[in-house]
Amino acid sequence: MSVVATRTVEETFLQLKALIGEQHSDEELRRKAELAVEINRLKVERGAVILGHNYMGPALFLTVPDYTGDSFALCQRAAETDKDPIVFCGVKFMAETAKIINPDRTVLLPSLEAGCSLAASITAADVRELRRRYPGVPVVTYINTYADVKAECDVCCTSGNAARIVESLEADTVIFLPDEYLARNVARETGRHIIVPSLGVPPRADDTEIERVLIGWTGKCEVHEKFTVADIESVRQQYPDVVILAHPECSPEVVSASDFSGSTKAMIDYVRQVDAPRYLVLTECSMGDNIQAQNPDKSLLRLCSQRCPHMKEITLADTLASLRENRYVIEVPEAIRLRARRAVDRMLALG
Ligand code: CIZ
Ligand code: SF4
Repeated sequence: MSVVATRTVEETFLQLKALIGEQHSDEELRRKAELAVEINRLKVERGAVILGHNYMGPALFLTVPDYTGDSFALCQRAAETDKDPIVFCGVKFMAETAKIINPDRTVLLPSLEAGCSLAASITAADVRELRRRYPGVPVVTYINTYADVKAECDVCCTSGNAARIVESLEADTVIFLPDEYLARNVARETGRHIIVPSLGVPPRADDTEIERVLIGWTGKCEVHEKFTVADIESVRQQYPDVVILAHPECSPEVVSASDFSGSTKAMIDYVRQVDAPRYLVLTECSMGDNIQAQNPDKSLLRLCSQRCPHMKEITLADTLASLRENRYVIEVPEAIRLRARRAVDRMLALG
């Protein structure tokens, strides 16, 4: 049994007070500690594993997950254990990916409201239409898509391996879905020309004649698209020694104006490994709180106010209800799961 799972309410309260006490009242932290202790008790009783995405609020992130990380690393961690059910504290496409990889186990998502603007930006029919338009062109999908979309694609990628996966296909033209900004950032990193077609408008005849093209889509992360170069300039004016880290779901202009760009894992590792007077992470703002709690000797600027409305749906109270009532069970039809699995497995083989 893990140390975390055996903590009392008082111990959990004191842990939270020490790590995030400045932002929360004692009363609130005590209530959260009570929920966390009950979740950990029930988790052990049910033989469950809890996965906590890097974007979870700090009170949940610091107390109940057996594993924390990005969506794909969490799915792999779940596959390494025989725990059942798998409770995914993240959003729906992540829980679906866990189900794709762990078909024989129950995967629970604490709230069905936990969607994602990127996953909602594209349908399986859209991918089929793109394939008709660009026959023979390989299709890469970012992991932030639903299973039926993954099933129509050749290979998956994460923000950590996107450029590598695109290049490993050794194709002149590659379709990259659905995040336009990630596609633009990958195109720049791999020296490709970018086209973002509009399905209502016929393609230009020379689209696929240009050498080394990435064909994107218009999806955006509703959190990362809000960061601007003006935000960065104003922070640098106030704190000239700040190191700014931006997720590649931010616009290429924001990424260029930053000092480092990488996946959630890459940003967490950067803060841990590189000494700087202070850092600002341009991503879902809970992650800044989580990094600060785990690196008390580092100084993170708390200027971020962009919380993902979908991630915010996953609360300690919902996680407890999820374990108590076995909800919400995530299912993926087998025919779709098998095809989506192929895209995930291909990522592993190429990555
Ligand atoms: O795959 C993930 O967890 C997401 C969406 C972001 C990241 O960079 O880790
Ligand atoms: Fe989707 Fe953006 Fe929320 Fe991540 S932060 S779940 S990409 S909307």
